[in-house]
Amino acid sequence: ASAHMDLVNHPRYISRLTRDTLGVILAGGSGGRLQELVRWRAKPSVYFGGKFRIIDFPISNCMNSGIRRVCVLTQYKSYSLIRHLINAWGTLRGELGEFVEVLPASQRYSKEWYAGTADAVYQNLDIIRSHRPRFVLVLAGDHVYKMDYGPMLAYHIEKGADMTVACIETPLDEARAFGVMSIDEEGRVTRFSEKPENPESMPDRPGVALASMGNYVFNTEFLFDHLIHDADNPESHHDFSMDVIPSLIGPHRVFAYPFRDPESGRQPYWRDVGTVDAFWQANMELLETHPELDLYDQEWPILTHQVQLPPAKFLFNEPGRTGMAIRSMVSGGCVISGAEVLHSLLFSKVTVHSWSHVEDSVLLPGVDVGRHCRIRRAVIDRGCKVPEGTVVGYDEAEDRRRFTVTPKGVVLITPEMLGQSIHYV
Ligand code: ADQ
Ligand code: ADP
Repeated sequence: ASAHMDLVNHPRYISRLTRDTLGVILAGGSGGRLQELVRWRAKPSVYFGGKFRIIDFPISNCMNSGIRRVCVLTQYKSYSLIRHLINAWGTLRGELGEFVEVLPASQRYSKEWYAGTADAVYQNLDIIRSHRPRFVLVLAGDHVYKMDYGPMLAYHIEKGADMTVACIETPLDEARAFGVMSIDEEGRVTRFSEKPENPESMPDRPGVALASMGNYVFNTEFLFDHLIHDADNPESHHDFSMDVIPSLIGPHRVFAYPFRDPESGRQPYWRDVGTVDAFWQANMELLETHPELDLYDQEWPILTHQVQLPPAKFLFNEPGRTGMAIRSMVSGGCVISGAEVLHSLLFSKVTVHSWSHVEDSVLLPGVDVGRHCRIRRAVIDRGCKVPEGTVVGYDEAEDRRRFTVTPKGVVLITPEMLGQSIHYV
């Protein structure tokens, strides 16, 4: 206990905790509800916000929190993810103790791939051990949010916890998608059920459940002991939330860390862009004057890999029609030539040709919209060449025939649907 108090009273308390932490990001899930957007890429590799991929959010959070040693566990369709990680994060300074390391499922312990999230970490136990962290911060790789992990580590220490789970409050009717927990007055977890049929309200908050964000702090040795124990259990799915966490409740000190803005006390932005509708919606929200997720905040920059590109360019065409974009975000390398772009988000190297009209849409890198197109409420995947005169979003039956239409009426278009070759990344 006195060693613990020395740590708490140290002037560099939080930076000592973050420096002693290894970030381990789970990035192997398939994210199947994103439909064709994850046909060729893992969910953490899905594009977001004009320049980023989802994985950039947890990695940037680690860097900004002072956790500069990060391992990313990959499995499902990892080509574009690994390529992005190398491009974006492969240049950290190893000699300064900084790295982002990619740990793909590689059958190191057995003939099996990663069976579940706990097994993914277990199969890399020796590598994690070799980095000698005092704490392991396990993070989900597929959420969009800005979070300082330092205060969560401090909470973990101050509670004398073996493990700490980050949590948010969620409406009861949405809680079935999460791990849901009950806590006592101290914040200690008394019950944890993964995706319960009938989630329970918090005692003082009817209609609201306490949900896991899928982010966990572990004392390293404690994690290792329990992963080895779980690996030996033939009944286990080898998953943190289905097996490991429930087995710890009771005998061990598991605490819930509430994810809250320290100033306002409010719950910050946190989004699972798990479906095409949620993906479209979250990207559209960024076009608001003051979106909840501020990507222009220099105090907590979201970093990524970007190709060197010239500025976005807006051109008149021959008869003098103006190329313009209104209430939109337009990335580098885009050319809007004699076309109107309204309330849309354009990733890098998008071209929109003359007499075309694009509205309420998300265009991924390298999309080319031919002349005389009318496009509304669409998500257009990387590298699509939309042929001249294409009309999308005005005739639902016609859209359904050629493309995928979501429950909210967003039209998803991929190169394959246009009969074009696949753009892998
Ligand atoms: P889910 O997201 O449904 O719920 P899961 O599919 O296990 O759980 O994914 C968790 C993370 O692990 C994701 O980042 C995913 O990419 C990754 N992952 C999945 N399988 C993997 C594997 N075999 N190898 C490597 N990585 C893998 C989880 C928790 C809930 C919690 C929600 C919060 O289980 O308790 O409430 O996250 O969204
Ligand atoms: P449109 O079909 O709208 O007429 P074009 O492809 O013919 O569009 O190009 C229109 C204008 O945009 C031309 O003046 C062309 O030089 C310019 N342009 C095309 N591509 C680029 C680019 N990559 N960078 C800068 N200008 C470009």
